[in-house]
Amino acid sequence: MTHIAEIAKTRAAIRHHATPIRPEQDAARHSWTVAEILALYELPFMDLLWRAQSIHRQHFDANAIQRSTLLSVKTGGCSEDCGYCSQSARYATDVTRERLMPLAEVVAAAKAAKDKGASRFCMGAAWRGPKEADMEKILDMVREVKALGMQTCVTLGMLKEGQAEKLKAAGLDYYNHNLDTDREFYGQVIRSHSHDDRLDTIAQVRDAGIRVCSGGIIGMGESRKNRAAMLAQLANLEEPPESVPINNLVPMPGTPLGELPPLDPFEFVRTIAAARIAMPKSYVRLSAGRENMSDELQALCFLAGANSMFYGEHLLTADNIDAERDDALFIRLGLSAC
Ligand code: SAM
Ligand code: DTB
Ligand code: SF4
Repeated sequence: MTHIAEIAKTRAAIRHHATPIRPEQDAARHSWTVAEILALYELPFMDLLWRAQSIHRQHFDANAIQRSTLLSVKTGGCSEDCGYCSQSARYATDVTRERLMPLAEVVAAAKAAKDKGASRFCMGAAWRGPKEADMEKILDMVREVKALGMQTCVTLGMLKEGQAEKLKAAGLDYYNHNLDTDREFYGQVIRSHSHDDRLDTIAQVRDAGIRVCSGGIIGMGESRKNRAAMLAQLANLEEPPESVPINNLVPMPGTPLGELPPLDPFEFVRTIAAARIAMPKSYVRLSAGRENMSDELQALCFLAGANSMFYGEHLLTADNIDAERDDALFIRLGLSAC
């Protein structure tokens, strides 16, 4: 067979494989193989976007985007060695270690976020996991932010037994704990804890009745198969996460991944689309790395099924797009915040 004939045959096989799955079957299934998700990635771009958008419209208002504001309540000095992270104490980065932020400052930031139009406030801490003494202060933050009428989210690293229940009792709505990448690639980026540790915390969060926010980072040098495997793992959890952040690596100077070249933006859009198809009922969040995206690229991400974003000038240590530019984009695209 000639090379061209071989390509044509592969493409036909992919189409044959990919199209018989009707949208309603997508919604019901929870057992994605890596090959199936890879086949989605390999669809012609327009077909992939069309499928993702069709599924998106069955479950969501296609013009409504959920907005969460992030605050780093404990910055830097983290014991872990995550190769992408500016907050690890193991790398010489620009981030300086800070103590846990006072409650009043956190509440003031949450109020400001609410006034600007965020519906959820997500508090992040650079820890391996919270110590018992920290827990009391975090629980107060959750209670007070909840009392403002906002949805609450925290990302505190690995939890020990009983901590998820305390967070739930304080009124926590979401816990963010990303798989970050698939099992195979994980050890090339993080060695101080394992992929199974991440799954264990996710299970504790789920068992405590807290909604799960879990996704990953792409652009870390992983293969497309690694990306597909991560999405398959998320989609195949007993219950898929309610919220799936897709982060584009923000290369942080001083970290092992600080010099990586940017990923092809279309690969990012494909990842959003594959996440949308594999997890039809989850909010898919356009997360880190948005600052460097054009308005047009963001619009493609929304078309691919992203329906959530981080809103406000800062992520944890990295910058984000100004709220004013986001507001202008919402008006230009006829989007509403939810
Ligand atoms: N320490 C906690 C943990 O690791 O779960 C919470 C904070 S951690 C910074 C939250 C998530 O932010 C990470 O799991 C990762 O997915 C994302 N993240 C951190 N640094 C990033 C970077 N430079 N680019 C993209 N995403 C990043
Ligand atoms: C998530 O998936 N992305 C957010 C949030 N969950 C905690 C964090 C992005 C961090 C980007 C790099 C920084 O600000 O340091
Ligand atoms: Fe620490 Fe979280 Fe950064 Fe890893 S990602 S170094 S656990 S703050």
